[in-house]
Amino acid sequence: YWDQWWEGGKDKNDWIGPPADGSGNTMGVPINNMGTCDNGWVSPANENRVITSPNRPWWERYQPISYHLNTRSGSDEEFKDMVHRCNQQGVRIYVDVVINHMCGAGGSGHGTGGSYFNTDSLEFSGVPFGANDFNDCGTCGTSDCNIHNYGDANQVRNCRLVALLDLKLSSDYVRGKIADYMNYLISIGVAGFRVDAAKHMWPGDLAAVFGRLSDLNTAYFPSGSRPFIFMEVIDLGGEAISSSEYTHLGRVTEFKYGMQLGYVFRKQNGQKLAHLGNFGEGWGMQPDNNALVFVDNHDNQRGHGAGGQSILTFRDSRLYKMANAFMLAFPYGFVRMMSSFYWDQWWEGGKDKNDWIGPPADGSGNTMGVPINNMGTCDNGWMCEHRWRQNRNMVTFRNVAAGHGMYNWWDNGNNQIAFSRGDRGFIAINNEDWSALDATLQTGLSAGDYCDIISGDLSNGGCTGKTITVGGDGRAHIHIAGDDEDPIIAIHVGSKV
Ligand code: AAO
Repeated sequence: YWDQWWEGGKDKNDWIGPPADGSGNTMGVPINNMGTCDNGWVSPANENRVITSPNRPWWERYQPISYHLNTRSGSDEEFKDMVHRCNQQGVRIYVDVVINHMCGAGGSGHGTGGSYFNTDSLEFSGVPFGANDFNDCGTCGTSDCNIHNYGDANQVRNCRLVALLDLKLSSDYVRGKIADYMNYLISIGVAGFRVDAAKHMWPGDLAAVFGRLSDLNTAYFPSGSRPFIFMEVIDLGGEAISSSEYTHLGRVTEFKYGMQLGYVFRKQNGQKLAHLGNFGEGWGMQPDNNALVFVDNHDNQRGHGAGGQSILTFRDSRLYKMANAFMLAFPYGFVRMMSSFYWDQWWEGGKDKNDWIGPPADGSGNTMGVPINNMGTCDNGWMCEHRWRQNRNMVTFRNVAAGHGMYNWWDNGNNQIAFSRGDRGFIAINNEDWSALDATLQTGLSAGDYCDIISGDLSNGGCTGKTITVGGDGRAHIHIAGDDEDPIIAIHVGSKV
């Protein structure tokens, strides 16, 4: 922002540079309480198959029909407009690219954008792709062309994942079509990609596609900026393919993270918070600089993908906020937070029979808008976990603490922990069922009164929640009751009252 100064039809302030410190260096971008400067991972943006049985499931978005931007979320024009408006607010968009396959085998028809396809002749006229552009059963080696054995890397990469028609990424033509699609997204201003089912593609093929990608759009990014890429590779160990085969290409999802954090906060498998001091690499996960970490994702919050029953979601809201707070406070990995819609579960035989239900939609199956209420959270079935005060304030904490290590670890040997991030922030979590956390702890912070960003917000210089007083020696008295609604206290240099 800059103040305009109009004289004679001209803004005499048109030269003003970005926010800078006294030495003229550009200042960082602080995230405010409304969470307005943030980034978002969006659903697959390209045309997909219209699935009517079950009726318009969320997962139809993972069955590409063409690379036209035309889905039940909107048209090409609407997508471009969203990316532009988000970029203007400093919100970066990362698109989920489904490039391992097209739709599932069986049938023919028209996609959400009207493009014709036929899964028997392997014709996808909107690209176009034809029979030569798919891996055949010979290359795959199983009788029905589907993946049956995750212990066989060739099967995982050359056969069909749940019967989805497997693209031949060794082909120059196929690579070109995919790169064109991704470059189109780059040209309209997206900042990067989540690469779906990366485990099902050969790292060499992905390297060839990524090597063709353009630099980001200079209307929004400094010249020479490269797309940020994170790949979905499920590696819980014990299979033929490991995440380390992909780390030279970008960030890789770390599925052990959410599964283990679920065990810790649920106190299963003999786990407790006191064990978290070396969470991450110390637990057999990827190196800090390679890992993309998350508590849950769109698959495992509903029993798809990997992680199983331990995964915490918005349905376990108290534990979920605790796990997110830990993730955002703890210096490991590149973090991602889930943002969901609600659906009614229907449990039968240990499975949710409603796990397919799609987002809030109108009568024609088009996804409805997300209304924001006066609490700053969402209505009409959108959960918007990223807007919950506890979660969004912890995003600020993470940004404020970036680049500072973990210090002053404290635990009670069981389910109470605390630590600081250098002299930038301090967090304490009490996951005991009944006993209070009541201790005087080293916060690493300078003396003063700080607003606890879990129980409230810093607003007009005052705190709407608990105030924590740090003494001249950096210590503060911390009290968190066992039955506190959110048994967490978090303060940072930006929350000083
Ligand atoms: C739908 C129907 C299918 C139908 C298909 C085609 O449900 O019945 O055959 O259409 O007509 C999503 C949905 C699918 C849906 C698909 C297309 O989840 O149900 O199929 O859209 O509409 C594997 C992949 C991983 C994938 C995950 C779901 O490796 O890439 O399955 N995730 C992505 C997306 C996801 C999407 C797709 C890919 C497809 O995030 O939303 O599918 O574009 C093991 C393997 C994992 C494997 C899982 C599940 O995991 O390691 O690689 O994930 O199995 O098959 C323990 C183990 C762990 C194991 C896990 C689950 O935790 O330790 O290793 O159990 O068994």
